[in-house]
Amino acid sequence: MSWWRSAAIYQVYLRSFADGNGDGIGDLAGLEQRLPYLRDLGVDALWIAPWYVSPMADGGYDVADYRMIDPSFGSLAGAEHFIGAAHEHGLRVIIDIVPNHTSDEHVWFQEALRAAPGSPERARYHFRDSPNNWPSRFGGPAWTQVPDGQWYLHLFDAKQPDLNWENPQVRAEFKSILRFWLDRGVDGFRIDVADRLVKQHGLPDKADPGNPDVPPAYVYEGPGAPDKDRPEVHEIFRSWRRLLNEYDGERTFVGEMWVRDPDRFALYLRPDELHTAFNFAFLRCAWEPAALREVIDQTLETHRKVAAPPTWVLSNHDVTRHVTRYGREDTRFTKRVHDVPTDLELGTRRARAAALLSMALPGNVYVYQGDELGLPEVFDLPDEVRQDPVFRRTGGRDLGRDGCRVPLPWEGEEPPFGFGSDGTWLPQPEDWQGLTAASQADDAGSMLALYRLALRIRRHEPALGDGKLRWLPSEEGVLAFERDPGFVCLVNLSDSPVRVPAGTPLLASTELAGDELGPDATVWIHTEA
Ligand code: ISL
Ligand code: CA
Repeated sequence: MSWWRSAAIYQVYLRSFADGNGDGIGDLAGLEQRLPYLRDLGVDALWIAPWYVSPMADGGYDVADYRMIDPSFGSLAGAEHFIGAAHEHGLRVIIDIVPNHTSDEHVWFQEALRAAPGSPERARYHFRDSPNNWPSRFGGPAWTQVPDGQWYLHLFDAKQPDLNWENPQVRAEFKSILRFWLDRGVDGFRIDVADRLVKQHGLPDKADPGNPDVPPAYVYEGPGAPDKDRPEVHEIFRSWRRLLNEYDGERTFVGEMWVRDPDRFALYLRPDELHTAFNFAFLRCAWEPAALREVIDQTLETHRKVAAPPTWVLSNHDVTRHVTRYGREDTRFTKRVHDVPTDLELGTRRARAAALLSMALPGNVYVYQGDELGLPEVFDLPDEVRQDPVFRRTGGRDLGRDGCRVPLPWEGEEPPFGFGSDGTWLPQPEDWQGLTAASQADDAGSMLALYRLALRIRRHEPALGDGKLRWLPSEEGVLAFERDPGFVCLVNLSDSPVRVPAGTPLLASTELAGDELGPDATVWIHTEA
C-alpha cells in the first residue's frame, strides 16, 4: 500500500525549527542535525515550508526563485544533501510549492514592471487599468498601482502578485519546477492555496455584499465566487498528476484548500488529481462530541466517494495553536483578534486526548512542529518584532500568525533554549524551560513521550492508518470506535469519568484510575474480540 495513504507527516516551519549556524534563524543544517529526533519521534515524512529564495515578506510564501534555496536556509547543494539524509533516516520529504503568486522580486515581476501595459511580460500576472472590488486575504484591497498607472492583483500581500494561470508560460514554468525538484528526489508537494490559482475570466467584481440574495458568508468565500474554487483549476491538477505519474508511483500531492463544501472539496481528490488535502473542517472543529463526530463522519463519507485517504490536522503555521484553542470557552479556531482567557492546563489535557484521537482515525495524521512539545500560542510579542503581513495589513486588529511560529525550545533554562546562539528571529517566552525537548525526553508523563509512544504504536499496529472505522455504542459525551476488530479508541469528552471497555489498554492520554478514564482524555485498547 502506498505510504501516503497512512503516513504520519511532520510539518517543519524551517525558520523556527532548528538553527545550525547560530544566527537565530532556523536552517537546513539545523534540520539535518535534528533528523535523529524526528526519526525517534516516529513520523514517516516531513513537509517543509517554502525554502526558496525569498524576501520573506510572508515567511517564504513569497518566492523570488523557485529553483534556489534562500541563503538564510542554506544552499541547493545543502538541500540535495538534506533530501538524501532524510531518506537515510527513513523520512520522506514533501516540499511546499507556491503557484498562486510569486514575490514581487521574482524576475518575471521585475520584467513586468519594466515592460509596457499590454506586454507579454505583464500577461504573466493580472495587470489592469483599474482595480475590481476584491479584498486581499490579509486585509485591504487586492490591488496595488504601479508608476505607469496600471494595477496588479494580489490576493495576499502587495509583495505577492498573483500569477495569471490562463497564460501558457505560467503553466509550463510550474511543470518545469515540479520536475526540477522531483529529479532531486523529493517525495511530494504541498500545494499552497490550491483552490485559488484560477480566477474567473475577466476578473468580475464580487457579488454586492449588500445584496440580500447572497448570504453574507458566501459573498467572498462560497460557490460561485470569482476568486476561488473555479472549475477550470482541476485541469491544472490533472496535468500535474500525469506529470507526477511519470515518476515512480510513490510521489504525492497534498492540497491546501479552504473549501468548505464537502462535495466541491472532494473534486480535488478524484483519482486523477491530488492524492490528499488538509482537513480544515477537523482543525476548525470545536472540542465537543457531537461536532467532532459529525466532522469525522462527513470527512470519511467525502473521502470514501473518491477513494482518497483523509488527513487529520490540529494545527499549522497559520492558526492559533490547539493547546491554546482547547483551553478556551470557545474551542473552535477563530481569527486571532485578541488574547482571550485561556486555561492552558485544560488545553494541554485536551491536546493530549486530541493527539490520540487524530492518530487513531483512518488515513494520514499531521503534526505541526511544537505540537509534540505541547507549545501554546504566544501572544505577548512586541509589535515591532511581529513579521506577519496580516498584523500590518489589518492595523493590528488581527494579531497575525507569528504567535504559532516562535522558534522551538530545544534545551536549557532560558532563551534561546538551544536555538542558535544569537537572539531568535522571534523572541521565545522566558518560561519555556519546562517545554524544551530535552526536559521532556526523559519524562514519561510529557507530551513528547506521549507522541513518541503513540506514533510508535501507530506505525506497528496493523489496525491503524488507512482503513475504516466503526462507531461503538457509548455513553453521552463519549466517542468510541473500533478500527479492525479488537482495536478500540475511546474519547471521553464528558465532565465525569467513564468506564473503559474490557481488554488491554495500550496507551492513554491521562493515567487510568482502575478501569476508569477521566474527562478530556483518550485511551487505546486491545479488546478481547
Ligand atoms: O491563514 C489562513 C487562515 O488563518 C488562510 O486563510 C490562509 O491565508 C490560506 O490558507 C493560505 O495560506 C497559505 O498561503 C498564504 C500563506 O501566507 C500561508 O502561510 C499559507 O499557508 C499565502 O501564500
Ligand atoms: Ca541559521
